[in-house]
Amino acid sequence: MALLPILQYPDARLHTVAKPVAQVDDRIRQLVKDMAETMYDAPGVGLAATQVDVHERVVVIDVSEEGNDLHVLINPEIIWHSDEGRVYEEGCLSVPGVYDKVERSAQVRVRALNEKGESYEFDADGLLAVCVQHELDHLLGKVFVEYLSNLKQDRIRTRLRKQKREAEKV
Ligand code: GNR
Ligand code: NI
Repeated sequence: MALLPILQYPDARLHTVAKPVAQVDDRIRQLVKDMAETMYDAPGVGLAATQVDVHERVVVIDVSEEGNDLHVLINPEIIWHSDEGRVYEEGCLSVPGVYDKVERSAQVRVRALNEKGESYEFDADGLLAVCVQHELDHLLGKVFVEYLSNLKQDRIRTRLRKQKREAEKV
């Protein structure tokens, strides 16, 4: 088991497009374990491989209160989304301290492979639907702040660069 370092915005590697997983093997299963451990430790409700600098289509999600409902999504696809939208105040482990409203589809149907390489589908609404769409964006190299105005994005980049400089001072 290992905690993986999480890339922090602005970092160009967060904009890498992830490749599909060719084979769900022990390497992928170890990545899933490490990503789940990293997500629970953070703590967060989801984590995309992109955020740990692995550019393959792997996501873990657990929106349960108890942290006992892990979803493993390998090569996930949204196969249906509602026309109805919903605004939710989002945050991201790669953009610490920033929370803002983003509109996404209220409901989605997802198809993915599990850690055994078996295809499965599930319907999501509420926070799970938000999280699925947020994580699939990461796999496409997209961070939620890209939905905000350019002015907000500039301010966030400036603030996080400053925080990083302060943190690097001895
Ligand atoms: O932990 C997280 N919380 C969250 C809250 C609202 C909308 C999306 C999220 S995902 C985030 C973890 C994360 O950054 N996943 O990529
Ligand atoms: Ni995120």
